[in-house]
Amino acid sequence: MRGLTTAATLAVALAAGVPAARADTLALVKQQGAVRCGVTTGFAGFSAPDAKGEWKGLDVDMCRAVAAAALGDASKVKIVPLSAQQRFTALQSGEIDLLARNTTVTESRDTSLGAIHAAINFYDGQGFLVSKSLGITSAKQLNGATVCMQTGTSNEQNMADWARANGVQYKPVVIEQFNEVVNAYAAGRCDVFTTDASGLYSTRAANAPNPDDYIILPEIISKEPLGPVVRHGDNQFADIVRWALFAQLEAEEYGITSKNVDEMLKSDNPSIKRILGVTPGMGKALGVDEKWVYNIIKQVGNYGEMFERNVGQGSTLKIARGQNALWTQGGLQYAPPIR
Ligand SMILES: N[C@@H](CCC(=O)N[C@@H](CS)C(=O)NCC(=O)O)C(=O)O
Repeated sequence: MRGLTTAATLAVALAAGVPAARADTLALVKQQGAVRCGVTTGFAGFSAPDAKGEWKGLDVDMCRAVAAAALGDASKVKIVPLSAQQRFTALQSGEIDLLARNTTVTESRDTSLGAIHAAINFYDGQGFLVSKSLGITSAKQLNGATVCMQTGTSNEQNMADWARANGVQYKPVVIEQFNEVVNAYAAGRCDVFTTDASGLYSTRAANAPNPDDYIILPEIISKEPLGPVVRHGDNQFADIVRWALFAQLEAEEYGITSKNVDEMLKSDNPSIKRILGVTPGMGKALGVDEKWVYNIIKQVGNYGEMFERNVGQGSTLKIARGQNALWTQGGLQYAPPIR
């Protein structure tokens, strides 16, 4: 495949009746003029439509960064809302090019589901949301509780493992559609809602009539490294997605922002010159325009800007950087060098 031009590869694949899922995704994206991106059905902070119907969030920005890198235009994204249950089938069948849907990387998903994670855009862990009126302060007090969660998530299995390990008995209420889980919780069909802590912050901020009536318990029972996913074997597209995120992290590390990126084009720093394509080579290596990082930062921002706007202090979620701080600030976000 690598020996052929991308256009020829695509033509051969289409003529042979090979499903889109097996064609070269970068060529397909260029032909479509858009990245088809699988996101949630509406989960504030990560992927949800705003008042004007425009999709916003950390995962939507991941899609936009990939569109900026691959097509030079962050707006060239086609959003495909998916439930947790639908997401991997949509990727495998070629309905989407990229899955950016608060998806936890696990060994089984990375292997037997025909998917491969490209990066981690948010380090998370599973927690519990309860009403203050329940009068509990620890998950260890959940014995006998009814617990709401969503079908097709890592949260189901984590809950079972944690409850067994801690001798906690619970009654699961497992529902496929997110809005139905929220409604079930609001209607009192369960005492607790469990999912990734980010999901709890989001649900409390966006769905609770009075957010102050709810608390998130202190226990975090799992590792939920969330990140964008592409099809297994789709190496070049995986590289573009992975390096789009690394570029946003490197830009933050070097102090390059959406506001100063034009000024930074004049920098004498060899690393900044390479990152922004002033010294060419990095774009060509990836199969995209030399201005790929410039386009990402100008149109989407660096990682810190993207984080604060969507889930941090500039949002209603107010999630602290914590583990998602750069490695230079004691966090886990570390990008290999663009060189
Ligand atoms: N990270 C977990 C959970 C992801 C997940 O689907 N979380 C739910 C609960 S917050 C969600 O995003 N629902 C939104 C939807 O279905 O549209 C996983 O990958 O399985």
